[in-house]
Amino acid sequence: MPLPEASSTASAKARGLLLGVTLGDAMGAAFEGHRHVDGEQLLQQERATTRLRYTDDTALTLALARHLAERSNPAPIDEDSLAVELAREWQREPWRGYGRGTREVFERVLRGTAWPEASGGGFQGRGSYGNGAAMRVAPVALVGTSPQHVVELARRSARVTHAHPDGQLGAMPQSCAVFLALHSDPEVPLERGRFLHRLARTVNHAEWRSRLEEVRELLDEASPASAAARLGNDATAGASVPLALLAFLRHPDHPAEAVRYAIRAGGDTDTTAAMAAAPTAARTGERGLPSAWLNRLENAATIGALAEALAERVPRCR
Ligand code: R7I
Ligand code: MG
Ligand code: MG
Repeated sequence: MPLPEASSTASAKARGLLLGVTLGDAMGAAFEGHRHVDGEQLLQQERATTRLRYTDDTALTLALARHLAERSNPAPIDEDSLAVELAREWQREPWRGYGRGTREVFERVLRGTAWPEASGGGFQGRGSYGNGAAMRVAPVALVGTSPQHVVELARRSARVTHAHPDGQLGAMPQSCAVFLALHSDPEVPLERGRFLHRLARTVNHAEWRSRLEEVRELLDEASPASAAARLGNDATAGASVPLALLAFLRHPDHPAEAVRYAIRAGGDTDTTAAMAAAPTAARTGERGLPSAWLNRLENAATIGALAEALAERVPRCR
């Protein structure tokens, strides 16, 4: 399958991916934890001129992106370093709204505990199945060379904070969706059934296959509220990654609409909107993102520069 041919395409797509995550997170942050978000509330947020501030979702995505940018293939993740880098990011700006379990992992890592023990220490020793690993995983799609490679990188990036298998599994379809979208041609309509089939085949896990099957059943009809009722919308991986995927597949060529769909579904809105935006904006590239939102976004220039550094690593074929 042909991949982005010109480096300018890779650059636009990488910028779309990272800025898309950030915009989804920042737009959704105002509504995190709301049961329902009506169209009027969302419109008010879109029309505001205040600075758009992102949360932990973006802070950790950027930390992972920096980690990847500093390393070369074929082993772009060093878990010992990554655990410390993520923890230091939390320490630098602890006010960005981190999950409790992840905060506790970071405290342990900064006290010198090795990441396997630090990550496995929470939630009665089973580790977290929160969506914190899935929400930050998108940049691995920029350096992965195949769906299988990407999900392996996802798993490795996830386990430094999320020891529970479901916390890691959530990052796998999310990363694979971003990879497939990144390497899709936005001029050719996305074959959504085939897309879901490839995700299911790559992740290859019974429970996640059935979650993806539920997404398929909702592709044509579901309102955001009914999708949330069916798929969940909380801060666990299993009850947020499927909703974000649905938001993307409902609007694969329109990042702002995917973000709106995720936010209208309520619940963990910064995270589902960030995860919905990642594949959508990786497909459309930066031009798919509303300039009115981008103009309000904090640190947009730095994020764009980081995306360009990673764009050079996007493989041309797989
Ligand atoms: O996964 P994590 O970093 O959370 C990310 C969320 C996003 O919404 C961010 O925007 C930020 O607000 O936090 O942090 P964790 O605390 O590990 O997991 C998130 C939540 O998942 C927890 O607060 C729990 O509600 C739930 N959870 C669990 N509940 C019961 N048993 C995760 N693991 C368990 C568990 O084992
Ligand atoms: Mg957050
Ligand atoms: Mg959240």
